[in-house]
Amino acid sequence: MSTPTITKTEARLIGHIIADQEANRADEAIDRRAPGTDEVVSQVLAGGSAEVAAAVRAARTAFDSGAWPKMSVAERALYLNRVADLIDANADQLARLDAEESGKPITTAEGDIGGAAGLWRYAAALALTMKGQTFTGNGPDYTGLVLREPVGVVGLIIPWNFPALILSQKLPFALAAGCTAVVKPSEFTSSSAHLLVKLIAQAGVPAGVVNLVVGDGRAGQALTESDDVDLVSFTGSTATGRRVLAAAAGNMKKLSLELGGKAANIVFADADLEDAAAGVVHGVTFNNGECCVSQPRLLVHASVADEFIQEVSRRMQRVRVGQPLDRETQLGALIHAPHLKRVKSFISGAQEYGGDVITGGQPLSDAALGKGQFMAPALIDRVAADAPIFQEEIFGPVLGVTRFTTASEAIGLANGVQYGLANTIWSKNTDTVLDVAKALKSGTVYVNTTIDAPPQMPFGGYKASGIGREMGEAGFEEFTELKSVSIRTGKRVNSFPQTDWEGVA
Ligand code: TXE
Repeated sequence: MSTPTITKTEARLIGHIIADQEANRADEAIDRRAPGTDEVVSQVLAGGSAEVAAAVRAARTAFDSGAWPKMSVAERALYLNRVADLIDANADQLARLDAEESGKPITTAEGDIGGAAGLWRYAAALALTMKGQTFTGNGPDYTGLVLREPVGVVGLIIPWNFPALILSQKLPFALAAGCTAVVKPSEFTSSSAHLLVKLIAQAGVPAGVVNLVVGDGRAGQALTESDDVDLVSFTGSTATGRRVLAAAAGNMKKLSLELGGKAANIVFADADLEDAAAGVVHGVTFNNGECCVSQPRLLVHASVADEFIQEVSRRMQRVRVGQPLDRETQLGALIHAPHLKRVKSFISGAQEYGGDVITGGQPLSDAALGKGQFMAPALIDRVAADAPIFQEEIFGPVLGVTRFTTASEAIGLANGVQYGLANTIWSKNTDTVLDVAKALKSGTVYVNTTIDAPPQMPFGGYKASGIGREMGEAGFEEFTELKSVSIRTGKRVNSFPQTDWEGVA
């Protein structure tokens, strides 16, 4: 990829796209300021219930009477692969839009876009495998068909931390299954979704199959409440996830919720400590720490704690904080000023609970960082398990350390939070790894690596981290319904088959 230049650009106007028609006028628009420079880079129309209703109507028509759900899976896969090729062809622009609007380092954004194209290709492959089952073991005249069908119109609500990537964790899987969609990106990062929806049209996907409504939570709420939407797939905060859950009750729509996390890195004394230290720093600084599988808790065995913390501190101080569009940057700008303030408040909060700040959190003196939302990554030792820094999702580069002496103590600490999205184990002992992996209450466990899983692995949470799975075969199946068709051949002679169990309620 070529190096994107850091230049001031005119603010982009980002509107809705409904049945391939772009709406670019509205009474209200939301200014998006780049987190790195505080300059307005885009203006996003504030969609509401009228725009959502129009988009849902378009998706409904495309599903009920359009070609998409009836198309052969081979044909759908062809379109999805075309979109992947167009993502590759437009990778520089997509990465730049995401880095500029989210504040993530450009190199991370480039990784996201490569990953996004891979997800479209993987979903295309899954489309080819779409199938149901048959059951013929209920008498010679019985045939049971289990049909797998697309769930219908889906609403996809996307957060700001991985705009193009999380969109691609949902949309191609929904399309592969034959669903039609209304996409609602975050008001902070709508530009890449806008470009992606245009690329989808360019790939030849029929009008109305994918629609875009931009705006804030009001648009998300309207989408969740719509009686014409059959499934909502939401990624965001646990607080908003609870609102989505309540709003979905109206028509009992299916839900997939990917919510917050509070992962722990558990470092045992027999780990490769150098590898683990590098992983721990990556785990809390990757994507500015604004990552649902970010690793803000370090649980370290007391026997190696002092030495290990010193190594982590040394590595954290070397992390290059800089402008998101600078290729040397490892830690960019946080999403917006209130978020930066909240993240920093965890540092002072930890001190009130007896925490000891080892490094970070201080103001940055680099003039190039000017008005942006930057902070040095922070390391805090002696974090108490009841402190907010241990319990709450921080979503920033702040790492709290707690020491343990036994594996069961480490498991108790790791599981002692409301979340259950991911955890990491660092140990070279197979018994330890397997025992701890089985005991952890989280949808993902990384072992001797972190934030590292291919799209074949289902992703989702235990407890307050969510409902359902994304990616993998399970992620594809979320966008389908099963229909059981029971068939008897031959003639019924005044009787119906008697079974010990009747599948009725
Ligand atoms: O999230 P919201 P925010 C966490 C993280 C972060 C915090 C707040 O801790 O600091 O959430 O971020 C749309 N009905 N995560 O406020 O509100 C909204 O417009 C339907 C974790 O940005 O959850 C956006 O498109 N939709 C996370 C999306 O929901 C609504 C990723 C997410 O916004 C809505 C992001 C409503 N009532 C933040 N209100 C992860 N799991 O990775 C807002 N939205």
